[in-house]
Amino acid sequence: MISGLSDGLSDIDRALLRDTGMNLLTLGFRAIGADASGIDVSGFRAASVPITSGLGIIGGFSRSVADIVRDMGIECFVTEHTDVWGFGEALDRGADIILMADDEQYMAYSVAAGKYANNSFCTAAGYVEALRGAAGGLDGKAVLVRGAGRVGSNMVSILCRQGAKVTVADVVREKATAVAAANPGTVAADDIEEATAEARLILNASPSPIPGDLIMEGAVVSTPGIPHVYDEATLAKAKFIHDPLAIGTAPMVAQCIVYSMEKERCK
Ligand code: 2YJ
Repeated sequence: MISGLSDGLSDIDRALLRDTGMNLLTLGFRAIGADASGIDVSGFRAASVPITSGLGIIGGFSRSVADIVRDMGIECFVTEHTDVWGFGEALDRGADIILMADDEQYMAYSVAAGKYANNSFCTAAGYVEALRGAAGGLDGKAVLVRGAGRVGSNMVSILCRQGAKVTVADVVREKATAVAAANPGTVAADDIEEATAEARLILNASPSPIPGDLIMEGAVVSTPGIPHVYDEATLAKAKFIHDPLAIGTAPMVAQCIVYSMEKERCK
């Protein structure tokens, strides 16, 4: 899924600029409510640590993470050692930000602040920001969130803060109802297919792709997660914003930089 990233990062920036008007650096900072333009990110150094626990190393994962960070203009190395030893190596080699993932958590750790940014929130924030860019703002606009899990529920609360009119849908309706109840003004869809067919702005946080025939002409679909393969006709009628790792990683890095700068200011 991610092995192609090493060669394609400028492609990601090109696609993001075309679809959202932002490159990865700008999108990462905007996703967390910050502005990259006044920040010199080149002074930061990051490390990507391979983690063997659980299902183990995913070939190319830590390398792809490092490529994404470099694409943002930040130096990043992959540690030679893994796990705890790798974390120590990252500190020894002067990393300000340390990225690592096991099967449950993907985080970026700010060494200066002793705080971390987590991927579930940052994936939600990144894809909402990408949708906002593509739609020219979200205030007052109807947005459908498919999936009421960790990423979907974060998307709903971020959208609510931005003034969007949110509908949330999940194959397990109780999950959608619970997320809607926690976010006043949000509606839980009765029928996920009907809600999809009526939506022009869609965030797909569910693990399954959206059936192409449900997507309306002119829709914008911002969709993290698994590779979503659509036929030519579907791709021609809607705009799809998707990449396997970068849009979720950029806000994590941006958040760590902001954490580190806040810590510096407090000294
Ligand atoms: O270092 C490695 O190569 C592996 N330990 C990477 C594991 C990557 N982990 C995942 O992809 C998990 N599904 C992350 C869950 C993040 C939740 N948003």
